[in-house]
Order: sequence, then C-alpha cells, then structure tokens
Amino acid sequence: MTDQTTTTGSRTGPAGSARPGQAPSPRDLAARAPGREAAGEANPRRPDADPPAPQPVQMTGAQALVAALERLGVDVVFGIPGGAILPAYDPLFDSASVRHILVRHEQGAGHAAAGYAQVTGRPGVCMATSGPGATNLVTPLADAYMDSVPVVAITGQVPSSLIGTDGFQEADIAGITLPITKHNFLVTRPEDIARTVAEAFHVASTGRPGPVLVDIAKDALQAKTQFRWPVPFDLPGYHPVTRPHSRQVREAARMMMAASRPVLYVGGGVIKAEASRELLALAELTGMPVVTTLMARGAFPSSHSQNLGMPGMHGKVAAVGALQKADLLVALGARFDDRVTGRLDTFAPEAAVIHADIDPAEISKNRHAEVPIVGDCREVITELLAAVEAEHEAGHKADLSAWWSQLDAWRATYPLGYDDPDDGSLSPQYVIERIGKLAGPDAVYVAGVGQHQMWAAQFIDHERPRHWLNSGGLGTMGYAVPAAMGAKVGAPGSKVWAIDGDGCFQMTNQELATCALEGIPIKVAVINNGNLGMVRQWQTLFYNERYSHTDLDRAAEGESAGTRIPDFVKLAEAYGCVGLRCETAADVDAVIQQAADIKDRPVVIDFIVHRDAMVWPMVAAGTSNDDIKVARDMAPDWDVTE
Ligand SMILES: Cc1ncc(C[n+]2csc(CCOP(=O)(O)OP(=O)(O)O)c2C)c(N)n1
Ligand SMILES: [Mg+2]
Repeated sequence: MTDQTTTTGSRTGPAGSARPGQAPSPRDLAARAPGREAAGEANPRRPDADPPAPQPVQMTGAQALVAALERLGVDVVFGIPGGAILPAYDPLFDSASVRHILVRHEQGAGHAAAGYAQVTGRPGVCMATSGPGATNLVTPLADAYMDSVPVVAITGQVPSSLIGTDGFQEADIAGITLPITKHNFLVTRPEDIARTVAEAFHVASTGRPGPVLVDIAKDALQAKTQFRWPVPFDLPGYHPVTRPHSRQVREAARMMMAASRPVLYVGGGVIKAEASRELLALAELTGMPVVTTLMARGAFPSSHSQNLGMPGMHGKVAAVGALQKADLLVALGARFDDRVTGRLDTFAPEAAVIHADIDPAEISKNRHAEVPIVGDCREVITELLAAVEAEHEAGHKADLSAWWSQLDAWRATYPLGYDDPDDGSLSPQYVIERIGKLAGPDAVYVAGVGQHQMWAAQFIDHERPRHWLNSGGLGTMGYAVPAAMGAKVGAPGSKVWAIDGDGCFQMTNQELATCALEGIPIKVAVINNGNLGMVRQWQTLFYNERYSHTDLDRAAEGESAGTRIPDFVKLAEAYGCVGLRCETAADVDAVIQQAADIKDRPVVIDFIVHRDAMVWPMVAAGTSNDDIKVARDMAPDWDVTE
C-alpha cells in the first residue's frame, strides 16, 4: 500500500513518529513539492495567483487524501477504520499534524466532528468505512444538516468495479445522504481525490454551512496519482451571496424606525456568521428587544437587559408574547421553525417581516417576508447599523417606551421559575442552574435532547457565542457525549459540561471510553429522572397520564424492578472515568466542585432528580403561541401592566 517509488526507508518525522521500513507520509512527500503553503493557509480558490505552478508529486490516492487534509489545516479526524477505508488509515498513521481519534461508534464520530465545528467555527472531520460504517453516519449528518454545521465526512466505498453489485459492505451512501447533506461526492479516480476534498471543505464552510460527504472507492485510494497543491477547482453554480442588497437594507432600516413594536428575532445564523458584536451594537443603537432561539443562545448575552430570552414551545412568556404582538420582526439568521412559530397561521399576526439569511431558500419559506435580505448576517448587520445611523441623523427614531413597558410587565409577571419537589427530592432545574452558576459563562455547555435540554437552554446564562451546543433541528438523543468530546478537542482550554438525560446518555455513552483513553476530560451531568422525561411530559398532558414505555428504571415486575440499570456510577468507572452520585440539593454544589477539580479524567455525575418535573412554559405542538401555558392549565394574562 505504500508508494514504492518514494520509499526511502526509515524517516524521522517532526513528532518523532519514524517507523522503520515505512514510506514517507504524504506530508513529507508534499513538503518536497515546491509552492507549499503552510497548513491552514491554503486557499484553493486562488491557485492561479501562485506562480510558478506546483510540481506534481507521485503518491497513492490515500496519501493524496491525507496530504490534502494536512494542507487544509485539519488537526483532528474522528473515525473508525474498516476494509474500504483501510488504505487511507495507513498514511494517516504517519501524519504529524492530523490526529485521529478512534471512536466507539461512527455516530459518535459524526457528532464529535459537529461539536468540534460548533466551538471552533472550522469544519469538523469524521471518517468511516463503507456500508454500516457509512450508514452509522446518517444521523449525525442529518443533525449537522438541520443545524447548519460544517462537517466533512470521508467514507471508503467498495472498489469501483463492485459498485452497484451489492458488494460486501456496499451501501450507496451518496444516494442515502443526498437529502441530508449540503453536497456529496462519489470519487472513483485517484486524481480527483485532493480536489474533491478541497471542494468539500469549501462547500461545507462557506455560505450556509453544512455537512459534505466524500465517498471514495477503495481502488481510487490504492492507485497512484500525481498530487499537486494548491489544487484548482471550480464549482459552477455555487456562489453564495454574502453582500446584502443596499436598497433592501435601507428599506429595512426605514421600517425599523417606523415600527412601534419591533423585535430582533435572532437565530443560529448570527453565531455562524460571527456577528454577535455587530448584533449587540445594533440592539443598543435601536433599543429593540431581542429574542434568541434555541440555536442562538449566547449570540446575545442572556444578562443583557434587552434580551427577552428564548421564544418558542418552551420559551419565556415575554419572548413569545413579543413575537406574537410585534408589528415588525427583524429575523436575522433564523428560519421560522415550527417550534418557534407554533401554529403558523396564528404566528405574529400583526407583524411585517424583514428576513435576512444567507440561504435564499429560507426566506419566505414558512412566513412571507416583506423585506427579504440575502446575505451574510455580519455583513447585513454591519450595513443595517450604518443605515439606522443614517435614519437617526435624518431625525427618524422609533419611540419604544410603550412597547418596553408592556414587555417589562410580561417579564416581571412571568419570569422563568420552578417549584421544588415537595417530597424532598432533587429538582432538575436547580441542578442545571447550579452547574451554570458554578461553571460560569466561559464553560461550554452541550445538551442532549429532552427536558434537560430545555432546562439547560432556559436556566443557564448563555453569555457568549459558541458556548452552547445542542441538537436543535433534528433533536437527536445521543448528541451530548460525543459532541462534548469534539468540543473539548476543539477547545481544550475550556471546561466542557455535557448536560444529558438518562435516556440520551444510554445512546452514546460508549464514547466515554474514547474520552478516557484519548485524554479528553469532559464532565457529564446525567439528569436522571428515570424516564424519557419529555415524552412522559406529553403523556402526562395529552395522553391522560398513560405512561406507555417511557420508564427507564423500572422493570414491569420481578427482581430488577426499582433498581438502577445501568448504574451510571459503575458504568463511568468501567469506562475509566470518575463516577459520582448526587441525590440531595444540599450536596449539589459540592459535587459540582468535586467534578470541576478533577482535571485528568472524564467525570460523570449521576444526579437523581424528581421523576415528574415538567418544562414550563409550554406551547402545545400544533397550537398557537397565543395559547402558551406558564404551568398546567395556567395561561398568561397578556393585558397585564406593571
Ligand atoms: C434518537 C431519538 N429517539 C427518540 C427521540 C424522541 N425523544 C425526544 S425526547 C425523548 C426523551 C429523552 O429522555 P432523556 O434523555 O431521559 O431526557 P429527559 O427528557 O428525561 O430530560 C425522546 C425519547 C429522539 N428525540 N431522538
Ligand atoms: Mg430522563
């Protein structure tokens, strides 16, 4: 599998990774090629600007793949090898700059790549073999697609002569992932590998970010090719518009100054566009209230007086009410998801809509936009700032005092809250609130899916972008542990807390082994209510308290009834982590502190919490936001005044 033409015996690499008898790594080979750029600085779109043209170097397709990853600045790949991808793993073994982290399940690789991407803003990379390896990536790819996360997945495919024959471990992963990737490629020729990988990174990370899959036939990995870098590419038809149309921006600013009940409706696109600073400036310049969606927690500080909180199904009354009663919505990188709008035909009935998004397909998809603005959120907001300033200079300024007194009345009357359980058991909201307070706004919080996710969105103060990771669009149980692992690899200096449910945790906790072995000391707080809490909540409210198959900790009868299966403390220890348990409010701070003090290993805390706590407020699925409940059968009074 090594390139005999360039084999020179042993080598001493920069990391001392010499393996006698091995061929030079792609990095070494590529280093000999003239015109080399430092890793991470390669700009594959400007190859013509770099004369003289780089000299090609002969290597295998697999070596070209690794060389391309190195040139693209990739520092970590999460994956599991297998037959079809095996040729790529051989040169990967020698790479001095690409660390491979061997996960325990390909789903973990995909979520880890997403977690890495969400904290760093750079594409995360995962790798898998053909067939089942590739199909195990389907969930994280769909997840990354829904949440616009730049992930590059590289899969081995059966040799090209076997494609279409039901070959061993053959799955048409390009076909399967077509609707859940931003783009995908099937590569069958070695000379196409480096260029395709460069294209994949470009597509994943520009415009609206998203996952891109590169499926490479085994024979293409094994065959010889000429590697050159930078590699020119051209993607006809792919030219994301980042610069907004200035007339639209001026019209938006004019409408913003004429509105009396405007709201800045901020979505995850603001974080993707690194536009938090500009958003803060726009909010303060206009004095407008801000709501931050589940994907945008941290885009605007929770502590800011203009932040009304999260809108939507489990949003704050003031945030939901603001959208419902607004006369103008300024949607920035948001997509009018059904979890935000509730019943669409009753959503924000009096509002005109300005909708800015980098993806033109989002605009007017669910709700008609009076002013569509296609562009990168940072550029849009920067131009809006100038346009609003011009409006102010012309003497046009909105008076929002009546609006603010209404909003303040809602938030004073209906703050977020919870009751402590009356049986002395632990309140899940309290646990999560304390983690947020003790770990602070510099920590990265990664949630699973369910009640604990909503409480983590609600009760932690999200002050900074890229510090709150969750599966918003797909709602993927099992996201938290592997995504936290990827986040910790991407931001090793940050404290990373996974806040997981006992159900979610059981889907992907095997990545604790990866964390323990690879030195990735994440903290995992399992909010253990003994059941699939969010589903149980719906059974409580809408299925007459018939708890069909939502208890996790009880056997129907027999000896194991009431026991903890599995015991998460023992499970953590079996995985080489520290396992702690906490059952009372009095111990919460101490156990969080104890976990914080352990720096050399992952820690799992099993918080045994009340089994019946519910997430409030709530807009029942398919109903109008107007019918939000702050507790069971308790509707807010919209006419409340301070
Ligand atoms: C992969 C997957 N399967 C099923 C669901 C449906 N679902 C949503 S929340 C939830 C319960 C999650 O339970 P747990 O992790 O214990 O969290 P809790 O709600 O109890 O905090 C389920 C089953 C899902 N979102 N994802
Ligand atoms: Mg649970």
